[in-house]
Amino acid sequence: MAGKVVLHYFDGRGRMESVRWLLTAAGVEFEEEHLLKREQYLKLLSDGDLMFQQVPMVEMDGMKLVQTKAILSYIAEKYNLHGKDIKERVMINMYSEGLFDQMEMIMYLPFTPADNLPAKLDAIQTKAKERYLPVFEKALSGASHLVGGKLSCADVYLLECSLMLEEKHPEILSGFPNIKSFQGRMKQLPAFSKFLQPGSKRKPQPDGTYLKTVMEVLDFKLPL
Ligand code: GSN
Repeated sequence: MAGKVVLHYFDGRGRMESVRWLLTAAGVEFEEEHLLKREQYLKLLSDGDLMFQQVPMVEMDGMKLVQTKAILSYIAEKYNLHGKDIKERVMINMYSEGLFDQMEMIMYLPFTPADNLPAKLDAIQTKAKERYLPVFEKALSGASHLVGGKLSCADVYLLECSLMLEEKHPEILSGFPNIKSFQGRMKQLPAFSKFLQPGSKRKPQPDGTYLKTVMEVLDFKLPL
């Protein structure tokens, strides 16, 4: 069917989860082809579907899109979630990159040896409280959204990131009332409220099965 959006990735969050959030914000329906076996990945490679031999890959508008940030930019541009001019866009991109840096730290946790885990979790908390969250707390002072008074992709990533942080450190937003209130408002938007219900396409926190599948499909060995 023309116009179908298909996500090719593992049955887990990883680099694809922000794509799921952004498509949800844009009100775009999507399907998923989960990579469960190495043969599926090898077939994508032999069909020439992965420009750099990597996933995420998103089939959209007759293209096979790769590189997470390029995919996200395309969706944000197409659905008017990327600011009204280049000055708004650069602010949105700066906020977004900070949020990706923070989320990447959490994304790598499942690949961390158990004895390093407490130190990594501490580092995530410190970085969040001292580097990232203060920026968003200030940006949301007296403002409904991060940029231009309307929803942008940066708001979507902030919602995603703040929820990920709370999963690891439940009290982390206690010193950041503007972010907490923003998060509460965003969670009530119909698209997100549905996405946050059980049974939606939002993926749970990664578990051992997810880790095992990624390692098998990509033929990776730990430590990476
Ligand atoms: O952001 C991006 O999409 C790329 N710059 C990186 C994508 C990437 O590293 N994909 C991994 C799996 S998802 N986790 O990180 C991948 O496909 N690795 C296979 C390989 O041979 O690099």
